[in-house]
Amino acid sequence: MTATATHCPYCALQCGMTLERVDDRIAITPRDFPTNRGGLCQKGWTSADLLSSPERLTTPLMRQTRAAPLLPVTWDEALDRVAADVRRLQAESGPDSIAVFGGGGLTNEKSYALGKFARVALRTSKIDYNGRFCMSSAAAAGNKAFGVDRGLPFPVTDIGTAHAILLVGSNVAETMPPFVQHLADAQRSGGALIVADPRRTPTAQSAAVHLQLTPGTDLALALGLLHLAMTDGYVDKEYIADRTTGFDDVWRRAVTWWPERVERVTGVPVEQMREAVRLLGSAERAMILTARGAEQQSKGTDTVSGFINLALALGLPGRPGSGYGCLTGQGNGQGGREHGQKADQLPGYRKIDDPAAREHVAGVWGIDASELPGAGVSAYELLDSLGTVDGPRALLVFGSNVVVSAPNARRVDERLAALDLLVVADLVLSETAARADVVLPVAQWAEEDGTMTNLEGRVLRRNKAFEPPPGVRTDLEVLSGLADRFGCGEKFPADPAAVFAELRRASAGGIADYAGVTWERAASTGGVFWPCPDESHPGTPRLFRESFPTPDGRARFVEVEHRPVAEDIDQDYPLYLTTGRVLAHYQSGAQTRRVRALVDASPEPFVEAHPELALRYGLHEGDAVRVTSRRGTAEGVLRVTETIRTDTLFMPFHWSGAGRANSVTSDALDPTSKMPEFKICAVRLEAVPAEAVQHDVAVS
Ligand SMILES: Nc1nc2c(c(=O)[nH]1)N[C@H]1C(S)=C(S)[C@@H](COP(=O)(O)OP(=O)(O)OC[C@H]3O[C@@H](n4cnc5c(=O)[nH]c(N)nc54)[C@H](O)[C@@H]3O)O[C@H]1N2
Ligand SMILES: Nc1nc2c(c(=O)[nH]1)N[C@H]1C(S)=C(S)[C@@H](COP(=O)(O)OP(=O)(O)OC[C@H]3O[C@@H](n4cnc5c(=O)[nH]c(N)nc54)[C@H](O)[C@@H]3O)O[C@H]1N2
Ligand code: SF4
Ligand SMILES: [Mo]
Repeated sequence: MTATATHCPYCALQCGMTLERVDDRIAITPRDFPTNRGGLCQKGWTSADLLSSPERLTTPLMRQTRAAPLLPVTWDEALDRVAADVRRLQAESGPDSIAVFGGGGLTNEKSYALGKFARVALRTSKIDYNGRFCMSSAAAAGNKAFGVDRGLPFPVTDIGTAHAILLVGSNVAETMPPFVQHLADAQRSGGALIVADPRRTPTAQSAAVHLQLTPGTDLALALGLLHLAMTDGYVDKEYIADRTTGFDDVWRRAVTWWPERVERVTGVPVEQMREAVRLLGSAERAMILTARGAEQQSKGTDTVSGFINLALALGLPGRPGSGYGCLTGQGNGQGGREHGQKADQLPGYRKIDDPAAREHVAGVWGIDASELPGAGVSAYELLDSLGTVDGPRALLVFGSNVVVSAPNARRVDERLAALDLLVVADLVLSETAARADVVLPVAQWAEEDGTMTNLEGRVLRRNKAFEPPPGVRTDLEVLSGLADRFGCGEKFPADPAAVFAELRRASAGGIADYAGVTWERAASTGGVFWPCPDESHPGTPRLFRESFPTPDGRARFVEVEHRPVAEDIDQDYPLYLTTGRVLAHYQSGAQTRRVRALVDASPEPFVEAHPELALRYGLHEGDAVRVTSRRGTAEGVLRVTETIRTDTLFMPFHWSGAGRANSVTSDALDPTSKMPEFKICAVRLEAVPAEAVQHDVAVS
């Protein structure tokens, strides 16, 4: 058998690799692709393990009542049951009684088909996806400032040419290890890295300046850095005059954020801020990049606006080797937010309440625009409303494990239990699938064709290398089979090539225009950057060179003001808890907790605390501890480390059961993006007797 060139199934870096069956195993070889240049992280190296894992689902499962066990059934039995229940619930409670939840790991073809399925086959407005938990704040801020949301408006390789880089709330050394090569390129040629993070992460350790701020104070930091940029003479007045609007209003706010005030709020010494501004302001090429640390806040949108304001004041966006960018997280986090699985969107990054957009998309879908539902509600609001008086009575989940990854997870447990019908399409029996009434086993990344759009806005080709095991169907086949039962099967082809051809037409003329992208081009050129309006168009690796896609062609400064976190510390809950990731596990862990090498590398949930804090609480490395908030508790093993602030605990969110960090996190939402405040809540810490700790290590 020949080797197949494809990409890693996990994160948005979409590292290149080849797959080949050698005897009875699958060999992975890293491939030289611009994002990874032959590198892979441990998750990428072991990503094929799950293809042949005994933990894969290979038959549909169904339960007759909530108390009954999940038992194997045929595909017809499973799909007939879903269709019959959906019809009954919609007859009783209307089209919006059915909700759909998608994921940023789905290919463009699947995201598109899922959004269309909700609106055309189910006629429901109730669809949203896990990208809401991921980069929606950066997306909202990008749209406000630039009129477009493309995570990086330049290729990742430009980062290596920058002379100064500010990374806000990103731990790429663990979340995208091969990306560090680009930072190292910049550092080798004298470029300075500045990292803002409450923890001295492996990423922060290699930085020239580490701004170890109090969680949730990034917006004050951004205002303070802008203040210093102005007073220390680094603001690019010509750029502001030629290419932007709104600076004066923004400056009126920033002028009150003098350095000592910012130090008091953020805990970052004035001298460090001044040094950061000097490095950024004096560099000919400079970049400001944000990730989840800054974005997963109840003011995440304003926080990102604060950093975009700083980038604009320094004259960075659109200049070579310079600019603002968001490091998108999931494999298809970018494409997943462009083609219609978001509550307020239609394909091509169109708005569902825009009459012209509705006309265009309805035309492609062969329906009347009046038949298209309007905007639905955001991911957490959707989960929060399940099974309530006016809420959805059924939920169909494709590509997310909300039981582990949604905030305030005990509330989500409750809402899922109140449903009449939960349907989950997954590769494995995830914690969410385990609660479903119907489980649909689907094919994996290496078993189907399609495209992904990586963190650069590069549409790349994912190639099928192997046949799925018998009994398993692709997500597109599942949607097609269900659509058949709703009498519109002809609108839902199971062939991904046909779906992509339709997606190109649906996106044509939109912001994220894929009309000129073909599978062949994407494969032979190493990916095509959108917008790409026709087949002779080269694609757009760099945005904003000449102008911004706003009505007047100028970028907009957005007036923002700092505000406290939704839940501050007090006497009862005296510590901040922040959450995030470790290298070996991916997201809810549904996949990586089933890979032996990754479980060995990172076997159990843990809580990081500073030695001074541990001393104060009489706790030691390895102790079993419990973290408690107003919403719930999570347990883990204590890791004592000087790399964290003394007022802050850190827990990864990759585990379920007693170690589920999201039992504790807050469901405070950003008012614009509806992003939950995963990064900050108030907690207390205590010891638990070691024998009482229930680890949820491998699910096997
Ligand atoms: N190994 C691994 N890699 C992944 C993933 C994974 O699950 N595992 N997931 C992928 C996905 S979907 C995503 S979204 C990305 C996420 O990639 P990152 O954003 O790099 O990951 P996180 O660990 O969530 O958060 C980054 C950092 O934010 C810091 N932080 C916490 N609170 C604050 C704060 O208030 N302000 C600031 N400035 N920083 C704060 C944390 O200490 C942490 O080091 O990773 C992708 N890559
Ligand atoms: N406390 C805390 N919580 C967080 C975060 C945090 O930093 N802190 N980060 C948030 C972020 S950024 C994200 S992106 C979310 C992610 O959280 P989730 O949405 O739960 O992400 P995954 O664990 O990747 O879940 C994907 C599920 O889909 C399955 N799957 C994979 N590929 C396919 C496919 O092609 N088709 C189908 N049908 N299923 C598939 C996998 O087996 C898995 O069960 O978590 C959020 N939750
Ligand atoms: S960095 Fe991301 S894309 Fe690359 S190998 Fe690791 S998980 Fe896969
Ligand atoms: Mo994410």
